[in-house]
Amino acid sequence: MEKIRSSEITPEHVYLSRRRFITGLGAVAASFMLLGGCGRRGTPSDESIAAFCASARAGRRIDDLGDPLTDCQSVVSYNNFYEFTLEKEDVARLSRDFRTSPWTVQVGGLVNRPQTFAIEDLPRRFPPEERIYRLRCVEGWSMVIPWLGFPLNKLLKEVEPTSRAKYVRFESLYDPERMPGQRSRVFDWPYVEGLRLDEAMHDLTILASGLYGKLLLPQNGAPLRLVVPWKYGFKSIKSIVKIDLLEEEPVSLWMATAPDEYGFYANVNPTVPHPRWPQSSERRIGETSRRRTLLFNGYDDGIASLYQDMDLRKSF
Ligand SMILES: Nc1nc2c(c(=O)[nH]1)N[C@H]1C(S)=C(S)[C@@H](COP(=O)(O)O)O[C@H]1N2
Ligand SMILES: [Mo]
Repeated sequence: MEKIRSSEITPEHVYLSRRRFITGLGAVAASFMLLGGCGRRGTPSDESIAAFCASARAGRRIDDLGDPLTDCQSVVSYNNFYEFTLEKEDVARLSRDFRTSPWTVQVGGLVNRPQTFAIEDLPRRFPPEERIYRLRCVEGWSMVIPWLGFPLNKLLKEVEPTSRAKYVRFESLYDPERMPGQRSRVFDWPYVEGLRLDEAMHDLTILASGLYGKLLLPQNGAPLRLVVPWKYGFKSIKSIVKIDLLEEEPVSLWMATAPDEYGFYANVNPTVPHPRWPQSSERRIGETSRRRTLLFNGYDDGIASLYQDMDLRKSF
């Protein structure tokens, strides 16, 4: 496996939050940081990862632009999942025993038919298909991942949004017992994200339950996570328990944490720098030289028309 050194990665969006994370710590959280931050850094591979990647498979080896898939080891051992830790290379270990069953996803708000879905019923009702997508993290790195998932619009049609529904709000699990990072009060848990209804209904927007032909491991957002490939990775919220249709734009965890840095839209856009670093290029994990970042992460399919009447510099 290619070793990814943190020094190769542009200082992350965690910088500010990491400082807050550390300065605002209580004793419990401090010991968690010591355990989580110092143990076995850089050697995330364990049996579950080895077993997972040994049987990894994908229908194609390249994405729609002809670029190769990111190797399985990197996809399952280099993760952002702050509910566990801010250390990407420790997420896999700290989430290894995370229980994802029983699990339900409650869908409600401005809908005619609110429903609570048991996770085991989803594959039958919404058969997963493979989608090979680029994932571009706002921090400046990217991967190409073969997801298994289904279009979110299929699930939304089942619950029948009312005419007042304009936005979708997603919520991750809140359970500090099982997610040690949530014992820090730096972030206003749970992790929340949102989409405009037309973005949510777009066929590229999926709910993923697997990758590389297998069920998701906890570090990638098991048992169900969102994937919106034309937006920065933080929009692709993991371990979803609740989906609500709303009239007003929801406030995401990142908007609440740093509103000047993370807007609601978060469309990948090389011409709009993050306040603390440029977004014109990225490091594809597994490659040495940087690549140019593409508008909407290289996705067309009518994505631009979603934002026809908007100034993407103001609505970032
Ligand atoms: N609940 C939750 N979802 C999350 C995050 C998180 O910390 N918590 N991190 C986001 C970020 S910043 C990225 S880049 C992607 C990473 O997904 P991956 O680890 O599966 O590659 O998950 C996103 N979804
Ligand atoms: Mo990210």
